[in-house]
Amino acid sequence: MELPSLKLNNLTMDTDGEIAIVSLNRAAKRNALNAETIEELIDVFAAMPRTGARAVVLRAEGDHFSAGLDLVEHHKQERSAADFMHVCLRWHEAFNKMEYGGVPIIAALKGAVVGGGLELASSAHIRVADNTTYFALPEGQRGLFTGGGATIRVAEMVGRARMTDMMLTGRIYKDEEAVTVGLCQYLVDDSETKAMELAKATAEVPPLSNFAICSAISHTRNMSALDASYMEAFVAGVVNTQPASNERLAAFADKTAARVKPK
Ligand code: 1HE
Repeated sequence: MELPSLKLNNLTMDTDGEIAIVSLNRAAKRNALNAETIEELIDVFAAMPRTGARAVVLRAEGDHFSAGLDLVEHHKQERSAADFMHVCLRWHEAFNKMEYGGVPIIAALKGAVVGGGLELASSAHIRVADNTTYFALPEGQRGLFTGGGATIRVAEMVGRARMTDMMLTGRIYKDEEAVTVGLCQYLVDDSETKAMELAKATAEVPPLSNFAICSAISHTRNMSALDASYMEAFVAGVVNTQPASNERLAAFADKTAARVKPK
């Protein structure tokens, strides 16, 4: 299936073979997330599982991945509490589509990954940082609170105590420390090249396995351990008997498959 290319107002989607490259395209505003960008993310990621994309690289134009909530739009619109609750529900719609969609998303990070920008990055399955990348939750300093899932995803990545410190004090994490605390899994010179390399590696995994990895692990969060183990057995029943796994097991048995050893 040919992957579609798209040019929306704030996002573009290009393709490299079976990899979709989704770019935040609002560099003049440091890729701040206005309401329209969130609607575009919903459209793109709702459709993604049916495009045939084997993996996604999520990247940004300009020097910064994303400066988070569009503070100017928020200020100008004088939203009511109910208005902003609905804004947040749209953010959740977008980010849940990404996290639970079953297609691996690799985020190529740089510059500011702050506030809602970190919430967006935390909805990807793998985060790759470069040496310009920094992470923060400046909501406290702005007199705000997170509304795009940070209390769930960022707290899970770094732990509640660290997230609370980030929000209370504006603490910024970067470099090796960001890897150590769990904000990203890779720190490299060129995050886009590395993200593409990882996307190509994940695209070699059978789509049904990718679907399970990029949805079932997240779904366990919402279940008791007993239900999660039942679901895991059920998913494994389907995935581990797929034709693609039979071929790979046959290759292992006849010693033509690669062994799992460090290089
Ligand atoms: C913006 C935004 C934005 C830039 N909303 N317009 N997020 C923050 O608190 C981060 C706010 N942004 C910054 O701290 C800085 O802009 C950066 C460190 C990211 C970049 O600095 P710099 O010097 O390169 O750019 P700048 O001069 O600050 O901004 C350039 C333009 O981008 C300028 O617009 P212009 O029309 O005057 O040129 C800025 O107004 C615009 N811009 N960031 C709107 N965030 C669901 S709840 C989530 C809650 C949050 O995300 S709180 C965190 C908000």
